[in-house]
Amino acid sequence: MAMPTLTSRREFGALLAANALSCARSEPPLNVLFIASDDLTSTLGCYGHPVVKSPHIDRLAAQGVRFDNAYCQFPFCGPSRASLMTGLRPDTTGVVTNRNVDFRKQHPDAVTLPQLFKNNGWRSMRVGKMFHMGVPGGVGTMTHQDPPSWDVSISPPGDEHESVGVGGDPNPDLRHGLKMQWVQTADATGQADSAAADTAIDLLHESADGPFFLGLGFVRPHTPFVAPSNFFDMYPLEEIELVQNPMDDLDDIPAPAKNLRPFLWHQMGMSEENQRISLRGYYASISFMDQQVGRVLDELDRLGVADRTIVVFFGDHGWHLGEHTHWQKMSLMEESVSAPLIISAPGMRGAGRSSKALVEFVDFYPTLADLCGLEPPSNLEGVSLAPVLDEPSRSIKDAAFSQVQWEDRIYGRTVRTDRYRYIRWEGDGGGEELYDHSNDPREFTNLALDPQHSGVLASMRARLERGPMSPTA
Ligand SMILES: [Ca+2]
Repeated sequence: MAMPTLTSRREFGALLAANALSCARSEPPLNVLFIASDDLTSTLGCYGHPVVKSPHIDRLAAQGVRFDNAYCQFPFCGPSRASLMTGLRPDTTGVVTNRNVDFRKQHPDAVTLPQLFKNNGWRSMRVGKMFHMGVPGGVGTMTHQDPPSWDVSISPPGDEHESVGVGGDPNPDLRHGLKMQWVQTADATGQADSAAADTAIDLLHESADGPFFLGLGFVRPHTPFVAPSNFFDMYPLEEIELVQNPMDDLDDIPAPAKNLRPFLWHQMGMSEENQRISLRGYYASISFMDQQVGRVLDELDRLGVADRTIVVFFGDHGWHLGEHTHWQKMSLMEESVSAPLIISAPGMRGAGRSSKALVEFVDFYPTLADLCGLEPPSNLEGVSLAPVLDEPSRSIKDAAFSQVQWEDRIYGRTVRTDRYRYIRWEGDGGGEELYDHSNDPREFTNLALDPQHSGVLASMRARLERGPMSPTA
């Protein structure tokens, strides 16, 4: 496919300087396809997963930059999405639970990412879960999807756990959304994600003359694990390997980390067979979602707009699959706060490469504004990743920050640098964690109590205290 003229950030800056802002955009203006997957960790083919098949997301990675160190600001749907959609950190949005997700309570005049595009003449469209949407209970509802952000706003319904098919429930005592119920259906009929792809394809047809911003939010692989049976068949149970953890792994993890959501630890009480069944459901859900991504990417090609459309694909936060005996989200460890991120932009010089740069989800907003020549609000708390898209070996910040809290009882904050992760807990006895990623990428050995690491501990404490707005190294 022929690529348009290269537009580096410097060239773009010159363009900005040479033109009034309103005509500083590339001509024609670039479209944005902004795809969120719910509860997706980096278990994808393009991230080197040995089992999961994700050919369509892999195809996107092959034409974009794959970020290997991308961190959400809060490992929970509502707070993470309120943050990335406003470009503001959870401390600023005030959204730190899934119960109160309306950032406009504190910021009534906030201009969200899609709203910026809408205000500048792009057709701003939402299909599926972009802001917080309870899964499965809120699927198909319009709640929380922030009407000022969109010209078109659609929530495709889905049968979710009531889908007809062969299934099971490894966690019968947990509520929907937490339980890892699974259903193998005959086909995609009644599934929210296939309906979302259908709707997105229709909207792309209507909007091909552009410019458009299409936010497309898939609900899988969030529980319940519902997908057509052919996606389950890709992952024979006997071939699924469980995550291995050292016997004493939990001994050096502070109490608040384990008490945040205690039922998510100790393999959620699941037998090894049920752990394999849950992994199969998660993998099948990913491959089904991946197929929907592929259908929408194909439509960009068919309409002839792929070479002027920026595509962003991300998981809204990470997910444990048995690491540290933990499942799901709401930890501050690597598996929960890191998530897949792929950005493909026309003319980018880093196409097809991967980046180790530390990046944060608050960077999405300034990046897309930068690439499209829009002036973002002055209070955004991230930075543009455009330099990394041109040169993936570049780093743009020295640290990534995430936080979590539970009720008014447990508060955790973490900072990740190239080499270390430091976590500080308050409430429930408090505690600290320090992990050295140069020799402990799985974060098994907490060095916070090791006198030989007191110097590193002091500097990481200081880095957390200085916070994200400190000048980078
Ligand atoms: Ca440990």
